[in-house]
Amino acid sequence: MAEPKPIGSGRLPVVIATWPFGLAASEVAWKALENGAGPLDAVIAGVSHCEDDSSVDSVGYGGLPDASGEVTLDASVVDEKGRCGAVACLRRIRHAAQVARAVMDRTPHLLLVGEAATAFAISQGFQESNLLSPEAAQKYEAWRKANPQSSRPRITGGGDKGDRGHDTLGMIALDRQGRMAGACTTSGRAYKLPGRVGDSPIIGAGLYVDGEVGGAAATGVGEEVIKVAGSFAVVEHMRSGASPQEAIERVLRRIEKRRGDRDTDVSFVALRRDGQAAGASLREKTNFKYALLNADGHRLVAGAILPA
Ligand code: SD4
Repeated sequence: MAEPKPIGSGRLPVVIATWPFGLAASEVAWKALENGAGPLDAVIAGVSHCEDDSSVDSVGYGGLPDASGEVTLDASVVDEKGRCGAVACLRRIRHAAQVARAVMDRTPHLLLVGEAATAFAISQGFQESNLLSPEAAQKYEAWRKANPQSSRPRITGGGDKGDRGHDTLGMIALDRQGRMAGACTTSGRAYKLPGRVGDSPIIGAGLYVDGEVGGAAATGVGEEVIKVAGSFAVVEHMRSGASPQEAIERVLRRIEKRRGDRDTDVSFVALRRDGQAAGASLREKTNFKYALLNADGHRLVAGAILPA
């Protein structure tokens, strides 16, 4: 196989992340890169910052709970060598991406789930804490009052968080040496059925990084992302020569075709090894924005909408 082409180092590093809250998280990752951290350390520092932020109600502490009122977290990481780790339905441990990394670094496995994932985290020195913030508890009580019988949250469409979408934090960093890593972390769909796992901890669905090609991360209705192996598919399209934008559009088109409508809340970010980046959504109502930090500046970009 031919050596990958060298990258113009003047254009690096690059950090890309989903949603407006991804901007502050990406700044943390950027600073870590500037201080000499590798790309995995950088993205984990970035997403950990967001997991600590109780004002973000879809990630870490402050995330909205499941239908029983318990917060459970899904997360995954991929490092510059393509090594992977993940946790699903993690309880009472705030830094889910760090636990995903511990699974990768300290076990022969890739994915740990539920109480056993929590027990593993504790054995590795992570502290247990309550993940339900007062604000999230209040929102849950309001939801429960309005849905006294509900044990079956809607799975597709606008979802139960209105038009704001499903706000998973997916982040990919490309450092000055052209090394790439990614992390993805979420409390999953608000008021999901207990035990529900989304796309975020599934490598190839919520996150995929191949350092020779690029990386992608998803946000939105995880069930639809899993069905098309969304992030893997985006990266494979880039491998075949598609731009990040084209690659995302092909996968969104596939979701549109499967569902038979454009009303599914799914968005992706993608970053190619040469530093080219994109973000796009299936539907306008999602109002998807992503953070892009590169030599041109640090900003929020409105995601493209799949053309009709
Ligand atoms: C998931 N894509 O678990 C994630 C995030 C989400 O409400 O839907 N949050 O499906």
